[in-house]
Order: sequence, then C-alpha cells, then structure tokens
Amino acid sequence: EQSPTSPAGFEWGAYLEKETALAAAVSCFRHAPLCAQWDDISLGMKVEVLNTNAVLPSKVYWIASVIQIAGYKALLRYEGFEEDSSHDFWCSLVSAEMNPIGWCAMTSKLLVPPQDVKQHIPDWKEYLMKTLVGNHTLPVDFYLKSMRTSFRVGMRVEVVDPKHVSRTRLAAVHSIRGGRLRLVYEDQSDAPENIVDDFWCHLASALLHQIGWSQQVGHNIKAPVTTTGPASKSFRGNYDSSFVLFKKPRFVYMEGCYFEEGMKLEAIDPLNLGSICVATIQKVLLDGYLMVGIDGVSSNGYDWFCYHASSHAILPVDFCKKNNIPLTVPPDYDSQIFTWEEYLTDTDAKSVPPRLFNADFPGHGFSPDMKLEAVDLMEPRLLCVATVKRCVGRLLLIHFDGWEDEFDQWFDHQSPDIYPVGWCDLMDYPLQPPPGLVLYDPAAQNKKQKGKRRKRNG
Ligand code: MLZ
Repeated sequence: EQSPTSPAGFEWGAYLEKETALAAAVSCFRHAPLCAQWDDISLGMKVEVLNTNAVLPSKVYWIASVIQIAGYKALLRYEGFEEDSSHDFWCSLVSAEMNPIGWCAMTSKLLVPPQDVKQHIPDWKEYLMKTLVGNHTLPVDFYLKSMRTSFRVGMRVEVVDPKHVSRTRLAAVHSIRGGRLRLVYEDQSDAPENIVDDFWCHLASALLHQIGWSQQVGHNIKAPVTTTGPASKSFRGNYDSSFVLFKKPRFVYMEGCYFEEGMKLEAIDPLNLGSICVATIQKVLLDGYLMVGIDGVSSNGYDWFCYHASSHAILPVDFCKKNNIPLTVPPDYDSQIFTWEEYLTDTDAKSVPPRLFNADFPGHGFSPDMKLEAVDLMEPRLLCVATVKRCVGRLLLIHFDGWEDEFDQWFDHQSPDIYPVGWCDLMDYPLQPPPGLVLYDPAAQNKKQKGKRRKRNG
C-alpha cells in the first residue's frame, strides 16, 4: 500500500505511562508548529475543556489543570479531583477542545462540575476562584495557524533517487501534509506493477531541490524517459519549482583550503543511517555540494551520496573515537585495530582538514530516553514511535521502539524529520506504533507483528 495507514489503538499517554518515559518538548523542534510559542505552556496551567464526566444531554465544559506535558499532549485533571488521579485524561494542547479560561463565558457555554468528584464542595464558585488565582492559561490565539507553504500539488522538483542514491530524479508534488510532501516520480517505467514509485520528505529536506539544480551544481540526474509507464500510475507535474522555496544550505567558501577529491573523512552512511563510516570525498560539485563515498562499499559510484559541505552528516576523522562511537571500517579492516594514521598511509590519502566541517552547535533540549516521532528515513513514508538513545554534540541516535538496534538512525537535532509526540495526531498523519506492542484495542491485538531485522538497502 502506498499511502500511509495507521494501525489503530496506539495512545501516547498510556504508552508513556507504561514505559515511564518523558517526551522531548515541542520547543526542541525548531520546525515544529508552535515551537516558538511553547514557552507559554507550563505545568499547572488551567484550561477549559469538555466535561466527559457528566450525564447531561448537551455538551458541558469544566476547568482542568495541566499536570503533565508530553510533546503536544497534556495530561489533564478536572478541578475538584485534587489528589485523585482516577479521572485524569490525555488531550492535545492544540485542539479545538482545549480553551483558555474565560472561553465558556465568552461563548455562552455551560461550566458544570464532574459528577464523580468525591470531595464535598459547597461553593464551586469560591473554590474555582481560589484555584484560578495566580495561574496561567492558554494564550488566546493558541491554535495551529494555517500551515501556509508555497509548495503546491503539481509542482515539479528534483529529488534523490532512492534506488540509485548518487543521482536525482524528476518528481512532482502529489500531496502535502503537515509540511511533508509525497513526491511521485515522473518516470514510473521501472516500478513494479501496482506500485507507484514515490518518495516522502519534509519541504525543508536537504534531499529536495528545484528543477535545474542537478545541472547547476553538477550532480547526476536520471535522464527523462519518453515512456512513463502505465497510464494508471501517471501523475505529471504541471509547473517547475523555483529555487526561492527551498531551504538554502549555509554559504561555504570554496576558495583556498577546501575539500578535495580523495580526502578522507567519517560520514553517516546514507544507506545505513545508524552507522558512521570511513569515507572519501569522491567529487567536489558546485555551490558547496560534495559527493561522498563509503570506503569499501562499491566502486561503481552508484552509492556515492551528495552531502553539502555544511552538513552535519560529514565528520572529521577520529570523530567516532573521540565520542566513543563504533566506526564502521572498510570490509578488509578490523575495527578493533583500525587507526586513521595507518589507514591514511595505506591509502596514500589526506584527511579533510577539521576546520572545513560545520562545527555550529547552539545546544539543544534533547536527552537520552526522551520519546518522539521520527521518520524511518529508509522508508520515509513511515513516521514511527521512537526514543533518543544517545546525544553526541548535535547528533541524536534515534531508536525505533520495538525494532532491533540495526534500525537505529543518526539525525541532526534540527532535522525536519523528527517531531514532537502528538505531531501525527495533530496533522492527521498515520503514526507507526512499536510492532508487537500489546495494544489497548483488543481487535488490534490479533494482528501483532514482530520486528524483523532488515538488511542494508532492504
Ligand atoms: N519493510 C520493513 C519495514 C521496516 C520499518 C521499520 N521502521 C522502524 C521491514 O519489515 O523490514
């Protein structure tokens, strides 16, 4: 199936409680909606929400306190329950059901206390006055502003060819959800029957470029074909993207001391994103782009990968050693005894001067064990329940819950492919729960699946 579908039944709140885990805060994700406003959200904040603990024919509301925050979600407790947690419930902080104090009065909605409050409260008005004094509430304009983007369905782009990562391929924007694009390749001639060749990425992805980019920087592009495959799959773009829409990498000076063909470095393996490998600059393109090859993988150049000189996926030699990360060495070397010094002599090569790497690091709010939603970049349609496993400078090692460590992937902390807990819900994008998780929906339990090992490229 090409379009994402979500196995029903996964609830972040219950899962976090079961795992006794915390979620990374929305403010950690710069590209996430409402990131900048998240400072206004705090524990103890009071809101007006639907009262589900009432038996009345019409909708009534009540005041609740935020007692825990996890990404976009909050654990709420209705006023009056005090220490009694039995009626606590999770709710998205960004939803039409979540309102600031005063909203009911302004919109003539009824505030009715929950029926199961054990406490005897003779005067609710006085009680509320006391609890409300000195507390914050939601900002009035706290909702998802329309996610305006200049990307449009039908716009043609150049994007990496996952089957042949050293080249790009023409594609058109088929749909947009929460800033994520589904791109359908123009050439469907190699796609298996009943499969539409497509790719998913965020509009700020480094893999996405305007029409003409490949030619401009000297990158390979799959030649356009005249036959585009079965008409049933055809989806043609109708206008070319312009460069103004795309995230520009930072400017790099290419004069003087610069990356040179043959120089060695460490790089995240584009086809196995959990591994940092011994690599070589294979080609220097224009505008700061580089073709990087993983040493010992193949010599045909098909899996060279384009990284910008400012990318955080390329790293100076000994980065892994300094940070206690296992370095993946070429097949004919032993990682136990590998040293860069010896390898550079063996290969008669120079290493990339360390000052050429982008060392910017403003800091971030992630720490190990925090939960989040992350794209499986090997199958970028899938947004999965995930955990920060390690933080090394600006890099995060992300583990996909329920999957073996072989699936782990390194992400930059500013990657547009990691999202706060609750993002999928907010965007109505399907979230992949951990496989084999005992779900709360009994019907879904029969469909339990086991996490499988996946081979490189698989
Ligand atoms: N087809 C793949 C899906 C892997 C998705 C993992 N996401 C973390 C497999 O089963 O190997």
